Amino acid sequence: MPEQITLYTAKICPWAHRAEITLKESNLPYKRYEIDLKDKPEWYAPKISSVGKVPAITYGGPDVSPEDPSPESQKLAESGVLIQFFADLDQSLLPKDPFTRAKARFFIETASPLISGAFLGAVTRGENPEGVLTAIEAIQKLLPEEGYAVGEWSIADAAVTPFFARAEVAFKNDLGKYEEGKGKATWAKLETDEKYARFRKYFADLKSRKASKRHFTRT
Ligand SMILES: N[C@@H](CCC(=O)N[C@@H](CS)C(=O)NCC(=O)O)C(=O)O
Repeated sequence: MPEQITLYTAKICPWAHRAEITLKESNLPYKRYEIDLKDKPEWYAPKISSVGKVPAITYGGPDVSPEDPSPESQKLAESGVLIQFFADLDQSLLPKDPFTRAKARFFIETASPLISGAFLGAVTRGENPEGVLTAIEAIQKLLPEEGYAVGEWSIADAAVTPFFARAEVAFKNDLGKYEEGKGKATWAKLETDEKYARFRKYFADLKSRKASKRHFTRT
């Protein structure tokens, strides 16, 4: 019987989305608990995550209500740490070959800050959305000719999917602090320019995963 996992998450959060995608792709049973980031429960920081952020998990201990976490369970936070931990628990989330596993970790370390920085920079700080195109050009160079980040789907893909998915929704609707019109123009370039053909295929592959679909269609 595997240890219980309770994921504390928030639908709006791209970091939490990394953990959710990974768990949905896994064979690990888990409970999901939505944290309202605008009105966090008082027990959340003292009992689950001292910094008060999502995602976080409880692992092991008795099967209790997520609102009444047991002192006997272990507590863990940080999306990058969590997805690696899930991959340690469920070997299907990373390739078996040690070098390919290292490449997946390399992809997480290098591609994630590129896309998260460019996307969040545009939406929250008003930087030029074209920064996302620059990030995508660099990420394309890390991708194999076909398939996912290291061929088969892995946690490397879970690490970046939330940012691409949010960039699409935000830019197509011109949402964010950047100059009006620039989001739509950037996404149009991404959808049409031959330069981004490899990314378009990669993004279509990511979106075809059941785990990505379920997140965006659930109410
Ligand atoms: N480095 C963290 C970032 C997590 C994070 O920033 N989460 C935000 C939501 S997207 C949060 O919980 N913020 C606390 C708050 O809004 O009160 C990770 O990768 O897990």
